[in-house]
Amino acid sequence: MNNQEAINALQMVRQANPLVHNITNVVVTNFTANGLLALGASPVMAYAKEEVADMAKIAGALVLNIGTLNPTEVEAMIIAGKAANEAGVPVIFDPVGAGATPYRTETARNIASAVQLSVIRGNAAEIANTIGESWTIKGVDAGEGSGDVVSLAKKAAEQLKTVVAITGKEDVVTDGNTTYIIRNGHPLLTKVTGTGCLLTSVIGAFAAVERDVLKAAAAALVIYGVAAEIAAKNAGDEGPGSFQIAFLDALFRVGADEISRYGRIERVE
Ligand code: ATP
Ligand code: TZP
Ligand code: MG
Ligand code: MG
Repeated sequence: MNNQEAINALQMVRQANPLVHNITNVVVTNFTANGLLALGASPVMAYAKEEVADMAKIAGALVLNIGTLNPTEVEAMIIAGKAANEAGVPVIFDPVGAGATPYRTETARNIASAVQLSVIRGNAAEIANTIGESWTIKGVDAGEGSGDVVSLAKKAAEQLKTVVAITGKEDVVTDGNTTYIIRNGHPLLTKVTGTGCLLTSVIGAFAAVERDVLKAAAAALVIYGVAAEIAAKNAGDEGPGSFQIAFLDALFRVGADEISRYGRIERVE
């Protein structure tokens, strides 16, 4: 995986305009839809258990996000996930806040065992708690826990048989055998709610067009991080509000030049 392959994947997203079915949280719905549109994908949010299987089957990817979970929605997520599995549609999971409450932790584990995931994306605490490791977490933000994030990601990949992306200041992505660290992004991403959730949906857009799921996830991470760097430059010192708008613009505009110049992806053992 390198910058050129990320550029190729981005071109595929923009050409194919893949339908990404999101069952996500009430905080980030609008931002997620606008972020996917800016990137070049086609978002749809559909939640009713009566229709989620039909929508998931015709989508390029299904994104499940438990940010504001409730039993009705979780039931719909599992129905959608199973339908996507049957139809060969990749399922991307964001276990928002796993570890914060027993219900969230249990639900994250239930979804990960009921549905074959293509990618799980979260902060270190969320991924750790989803696989039964202890790691402290405060609400939906990463806790202080310490540990080897690369080992954690590999362990989760083996346990869940999926690609794992753990994000933070640096991002780690692995399928258990091949591992990349991506050193892009900007601290202002942590001051806008939903930037993690949108990233999970952006991984969905890439997984819809690139069947090598590890490559798809790595491409999404590097492009997202570069877009954030461009946005921070364009928004200057204004703060999170201007950055949020500049970031949507950067997802729309980011291209080969910036990705080849600023992309920082490294393979590690
Ligand atoms: P959390 O709730 O822990 O913030 P999240 O679900 O919001 O998790 P993040 O880990 O914040 O997700 O990742 C979202 C994006 O922000 C990723 O592209 C990541 O690389 C980037 N990011 C997070 N923290 C930093 C940082 N300190 N510097 C640069 N980029 C960051
Ligand atoms: N509360 C429940 S979901 C949510 C909040 C604040 C959004 C979390 O978004 P992200 O992308 O994990 O920062
Ligand atoms: Mg964040
Ligand atoms: Mg999150």
